[in-house]
This record gives sequence, structure tokens and C-alpha cells, in this order.
Amino acid sequence: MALGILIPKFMWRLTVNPRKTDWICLQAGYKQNVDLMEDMGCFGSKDKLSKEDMDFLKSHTRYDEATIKEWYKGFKQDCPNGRLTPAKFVDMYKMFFPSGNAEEFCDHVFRTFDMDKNGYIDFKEFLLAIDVTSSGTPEEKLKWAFRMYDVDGNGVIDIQEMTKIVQAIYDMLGACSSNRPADSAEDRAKNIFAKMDENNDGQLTQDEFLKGCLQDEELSKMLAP
Ligand SMILES: [Ca+2]
Ligand SMILES: [Ca+2]
Ligand SMILES: [Ca+2]
Repeated sequence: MALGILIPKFMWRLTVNPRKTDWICLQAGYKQNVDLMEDMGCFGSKDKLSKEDMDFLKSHTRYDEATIKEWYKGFKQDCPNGRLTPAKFVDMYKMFFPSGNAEEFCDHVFRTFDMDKNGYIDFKEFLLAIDVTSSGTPEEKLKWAFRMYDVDGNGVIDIQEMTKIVQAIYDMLGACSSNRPADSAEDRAKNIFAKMDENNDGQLTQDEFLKGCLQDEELSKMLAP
């Protein structure tokens, strides 16, 4: 079972490649509501993405202009003031893990999305993260994952950080989930370190993390989005 970044994967499924049932269960769903809002004429010109932001996203993501516009409409519909807050973020994920405690894990994913650390996710941050986690190269995805595991942002992952994220994922999966692995978060983190910490200094550099994942399919599945 993949421990990895479950969340962006779900977001991607919900937003880029939606199935009807997903939209129905996700009240914060995008497209249906967007279509409805459009029919109602809810999108005025003031809601348009600035040319500057559009140019930035066209050159920093794999999306074309039409797709970016579509995403933006959805984003504005969910977050009319252009800010995706931690509370809203948690609400989205709780719908998928109703029996577990998603809040801690959401904090970590939120932190990774919120690149300028100003406490909310704006549209650019949102789309950059979705782009990388859904259609980035394996290396791009792993770099993104590395930032999530590096909780204090000092450029290396220590065993406490790894244990913390793994524990947060376990908590989110919930005690009753059949998905929940049998080993403890501590054991899982230790195993990951045993495989990845090449020079045994108790820290994973980005290189060790990337190399470890790229060489080991199991680790990659576990840790990457
Ligand atoms: Ca931000
Ligand atoms: Ca760190
Ligand atoms: Ca090391």
C-alpha cells in the first residue's frame, strides 16, 4: 500500500480527471458547480486571472491557457477570495478519510503547497502543486515529496520528520482501515532510513531521497505522489 502523498493524488483525480460520483460526494467539487455558475452568469470580468499570472502558469506548468482558465474558474468558485485556507483544505480530505484523523497530514500537505508560507494557498501555488503531483516527472514528484517530509525546511529529512509524516498518514487512514499497514510508524521510518541513508549520518539529503526512491520501486510507491 502506498504511503506516499495520497492527497495530491486524490486531488488530481477529483479535479483533473473527475468521475461523476466524486463530484457528488465532494461538496467542494469543481466542475459541476462551475458549469452551473457559468450558466448563472456568476463569472464577471473582475474574476479573470491576470495576464501576469496566466503567463507565469503557462511557462511553469504543462497546462495550456484554456485548461488554466478552467482550473481558475473552479478555484474561484471554491475560494471566491482567491485563498484556499487550511480549514477548507482539511474539509476536502475529511470526505475521503471520514474514519481517520486527516488534520495532521493535511497540515503537512498544506505547508508543501503554501510555498511562500503566508498561510493560504493561492491559485498559482495550487496549480503548480497539482501540475507537479499529477503530471510531473518522477524526479519532480520526488522533489515535491522531499519538501513535505522535510518538515522544518532545513534541507534534510531526519528520522523524527520521517516518523511524523508516516504517523500522520497512519492516523489519516484510521484505526479500522483495511489499508492501514501492520507495522508501526517508527518501524516504517526506520526501514526507510535503513534503505536510503547511504552514508548513515541519520539524515536524508535530497540526493539520497531521490536516489533511494528511483532505485527502489517499493520505496518510490510508498513515498512519492
Ligand atoms: Ca501562499
Ligand atoms: Ca528537516
Ligand atoms: Ca545521509
